[in-house]
Amino acid sequence: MKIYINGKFYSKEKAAVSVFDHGLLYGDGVFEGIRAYKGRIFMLEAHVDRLFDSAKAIALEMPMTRKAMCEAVAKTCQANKTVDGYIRLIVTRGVGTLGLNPFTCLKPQVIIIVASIQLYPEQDYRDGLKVVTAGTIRNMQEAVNPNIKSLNYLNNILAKIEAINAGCKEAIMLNPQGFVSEATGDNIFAVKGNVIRTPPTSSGALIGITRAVVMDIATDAGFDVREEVMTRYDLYTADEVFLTGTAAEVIAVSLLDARKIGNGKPGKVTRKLETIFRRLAESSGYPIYK
Ligand code: PXG
Repeated sequence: MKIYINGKFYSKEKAAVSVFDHGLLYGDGVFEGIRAYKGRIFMLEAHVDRLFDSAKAIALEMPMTRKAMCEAVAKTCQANKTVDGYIRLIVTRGVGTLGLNPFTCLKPQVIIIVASIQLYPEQDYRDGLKVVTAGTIRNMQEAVNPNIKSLNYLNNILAKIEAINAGCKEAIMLNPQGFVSEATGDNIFAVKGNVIRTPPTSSGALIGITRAVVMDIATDAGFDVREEVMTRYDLYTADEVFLTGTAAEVIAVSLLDARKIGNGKPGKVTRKLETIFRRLAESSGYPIYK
């Protein structure tokens, strides 16, 4: 495995950051999780745009252009002979002093790791996921805005711990107003008849790239796709509920807070969108090998 750090490649054993990096000391940094399918990086430019937006929001000045960032990701895939893979792109604030002041950090660190990921086994795609609502609410937007994909994921991790303790793999998170926001690492959708709803990103969800792709696919497939404020009632009474994310792709929720969703099995709309999504993911993207 070859890991990119600031323009150079290191083996897995040698790839390391300083204990004075504010990414470690304070979770001060931003990241992206990206997938490569069949030699192409899916939605790379959109991920890089979101990374730059996250960086902007935390006043982190990127050390390279968007184009150079895309090329660095592709180069790292080339170095690893990647055809299918999972890419973790990280920008930390960099090495500084032990104080909070981010401006003591002179140079952000750009790290690119290419590995593989299987979030859920195939069985979960066939049967659907069991999910609970977490007691931990999503961060307030005027605290750490959940639209920022920062290195501080404790809000999501606390909810994930609740899910696992409840025997589930995912948790639904509500925002401070009690409306549905998203899952810990995925966006959420509910299907009712021909209408497909997802909470607006102002409900405290990440501006998911898979979410946007699925909204387009569903619109093209003739569904009435809406961003609407949602409550758990809307999820419990939906025909189908599914999650979307780079790692999970499109996956059905079969049980939520001990309520069966629909008949408790992945529904046909979810399956249809899952199929169209995979087909698109496997036939588009930024070429690794030119
Ligand atoms: N919400 C949150 C909080 C996320 O972290 C998504 C939604 C889905 O967004 P995209 O753009 O990927 O459709 C994410 C992304 C993991 C893992 O290991 C999670 C994500 C990405 C990669 C890996 O669970 N989450």
